[in-house]
Amino acid sequence: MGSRSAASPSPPAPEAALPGSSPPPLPRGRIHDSFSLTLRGPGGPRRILLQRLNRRVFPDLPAVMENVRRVTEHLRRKLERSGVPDPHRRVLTLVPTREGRDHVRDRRGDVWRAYRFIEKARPPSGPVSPAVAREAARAYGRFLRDLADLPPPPLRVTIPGFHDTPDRFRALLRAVEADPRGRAAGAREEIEFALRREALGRVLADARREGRIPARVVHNDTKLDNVLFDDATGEALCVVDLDTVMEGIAPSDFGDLVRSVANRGPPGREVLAALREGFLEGAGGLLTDEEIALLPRAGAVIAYEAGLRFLTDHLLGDRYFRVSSPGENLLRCRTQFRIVRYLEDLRARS
Ligand code: GN1
Ligand code: MG
Repeated sequence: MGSRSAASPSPPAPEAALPGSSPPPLPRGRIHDSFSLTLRGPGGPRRILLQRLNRRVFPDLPAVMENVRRVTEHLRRKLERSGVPDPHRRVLTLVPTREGRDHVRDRRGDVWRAYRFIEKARPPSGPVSPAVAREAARAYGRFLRDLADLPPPPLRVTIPGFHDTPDRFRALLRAVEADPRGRAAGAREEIEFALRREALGRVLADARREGRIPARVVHNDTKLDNVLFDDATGEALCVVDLDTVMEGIAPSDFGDLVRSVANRGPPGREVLAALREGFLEGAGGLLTDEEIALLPRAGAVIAYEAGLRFLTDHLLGDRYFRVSSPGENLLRCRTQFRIVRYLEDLRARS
């Protein structure tokens, strides 16, 4: 969520925004533009997270919103039934427009939505301790368990093939072939790395295709940054960024979390073990033996996939992931491939 660009925002949509407030976008995420605003209402001032959604990444935004609504309602009902305190801090809450809609389209065709701001909570910062790793992983495992009984119909497929690594590999081959920006020569090492690891990209996809692991409702963007921790208790409070929630596979959620932890620095065995334990604990017996058997390789697969995506986007001219300077996506790719190598080496030594 959020923006890395310095583009000036158009005025926020809800008319209820405090007059004169035109806050800069929050500097997080690579896809949407996010703004924090304070609304005046009968119950006093209330902060919301207002977002202008990315139409290029999500061509069918009403489908995204339908998924988000169903998922948040399902999670909220569970929380309320369990009698846990502060359910509205433990699941995202859409703020409806005056007409009761969960999103609006402005004159330019941009789609906006708002969530209640979850106060006194934030993603963990800095290097990741085993305790933080376990908490975050537990939250994502729990997320899978809580959504395992989401009533039909299936969620809408908002980005087809989102974690289809072989498909991402083919997209890279096409980008190398077309090389519209003449950048392939400057990315030779990364391209070669990607080509050498084609088989790694098939590890999870084959398991899914062959029906060895089930399709489930999964989060699909399980970064550490997408878990808010309670400032007061240090507990993982709420999983956010629900735009890619749809059918997928559990190991890719786990792998994306491993990858994002590794983005903060090479995780030691203790942190990796804590991630696995937390995930299994949160999932509470949901996962099959095959799914569990794939967890140790999932981090490398998803780091590889992320690297493929950054590299492809670099070659195509940074059309998907925003950059602050040319070459940033190549650097991001390098980081991901370094993580692949690190995780592979660690496994080879065990
Ligand atoms: C994007 O916007 P953000 O940072 O939450 C991307 C993820 C990538 C991530 C890499 C819809 O997520 O898949 O892992 O960047 N989301 C989408 O930084 O493509
Ligand atoms: Mg995201």
